[in-house]
Amino acid sequence: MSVPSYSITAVNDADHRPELAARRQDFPILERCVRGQPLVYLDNAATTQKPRAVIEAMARYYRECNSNIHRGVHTLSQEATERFEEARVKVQRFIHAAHSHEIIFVRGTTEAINLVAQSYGRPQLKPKDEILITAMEHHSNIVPWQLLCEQTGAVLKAVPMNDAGELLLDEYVRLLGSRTRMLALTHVSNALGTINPIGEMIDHAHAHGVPVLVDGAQAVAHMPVDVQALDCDFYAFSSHKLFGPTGIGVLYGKTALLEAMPPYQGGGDMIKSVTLTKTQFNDLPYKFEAGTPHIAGAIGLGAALDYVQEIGFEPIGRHEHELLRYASDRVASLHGARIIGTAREKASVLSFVLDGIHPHDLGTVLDCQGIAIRTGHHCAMPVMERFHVPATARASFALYNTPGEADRLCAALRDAQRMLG
Ligand code: C6P
Repeated sequence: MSVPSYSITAVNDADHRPELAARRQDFPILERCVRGQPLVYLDNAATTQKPRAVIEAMARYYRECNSNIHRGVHTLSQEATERFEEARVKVQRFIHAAHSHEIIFVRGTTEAINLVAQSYGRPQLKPKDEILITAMEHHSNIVPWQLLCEQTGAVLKAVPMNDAGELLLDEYVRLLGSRTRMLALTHVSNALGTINPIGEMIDHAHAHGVPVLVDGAQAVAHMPVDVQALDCDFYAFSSHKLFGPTGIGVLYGKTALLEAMPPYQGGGDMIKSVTLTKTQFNDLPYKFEAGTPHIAGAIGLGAALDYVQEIGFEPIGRHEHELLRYASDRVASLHGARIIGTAREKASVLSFVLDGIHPHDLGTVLDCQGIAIRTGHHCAMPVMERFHVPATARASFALYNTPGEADRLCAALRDAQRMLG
């Protein structure tokens, strides 16, 4: 059995960080019951809950200045445009981008990666060129590259990992060769929790002239990100995993790369002028934002960033780390438990299997007790294959979770073992 080498620490809800304990009340949904029990929400890697500040910021936009942006000379349109563009600047500061025009609003991580594959990759790649990903990618960072390979004749390669779910860096160095045209890798694995050493990997790729896209979907809610310090070429994330709304996300790209890329989609707002024979495209970032965007979504994302920054990543990181350690120890002590993903550097994802019980059955038993976890392949089927499991149960923690909730998870898992084991 592969378990992390953590020692059980005495933690209970009274020890729950005071700066975070009060924060729980900011999330109205956490007051509800599910199946007669207080909700225990442990599916944060799928999507996080939304604080009042986010819900209110979006409602305020609809109440006070709902209108289309970048188009009208009227007051409502100007106010909406101001709030939308303010959100862009908040994102810029949040990830420490050099310019706000390097922040492209998209629907989410998936769209951001598809944009880069099609707009950056497709015009450049030739048959036998190589794209390097890793064996722990979400399908969103596999399938767009496979499509690109089909379109261009390029070849997709993947850096393998060890039994703990850590990338084999020697293999990475070996695989990144003279034909590699792009490295696309996740900052944090959604199925394993592994935090990858992306700084080091980016430096190595750049030493070989290879640009790097980082999938930051599972990182941005848990740790500070500085795209200039990392020197990544592209960084993608979704708002909804960061306490913001669904349907909005961000692609960061370095100016020079974005300038050289053709638009991803054509339509309104991404043009300077159009005749029936020719179109002149708009400047960055609008060149990549065809059509009416999710205005309320961007404003909600801005509010989510304010919310997280007000708390700070130091207490968030410390709390989540302790909670992960506590819950991992408790789950590992269950009979027949196997934790999938035991990397030394982990974010708050606890994936596991229990002998003789399908994760979907576990999920159903837990739901009967008001506990929400995710079960399945987590859109990372190659990870399941690597660890020889069809699926895992996954508890993922956020700043508002408590050790008491981890206790309820473990008690419910023991009940499931009695019922189904
Ligand atoms: N992972 C999970 O439960 P979108 O759907 O575009 O917002 O995010 C896609 C995505 C990309 N990369 C990583 C590492 C992710 O974890 C996800 C979304 C969710 O793990 C839903 S499958």
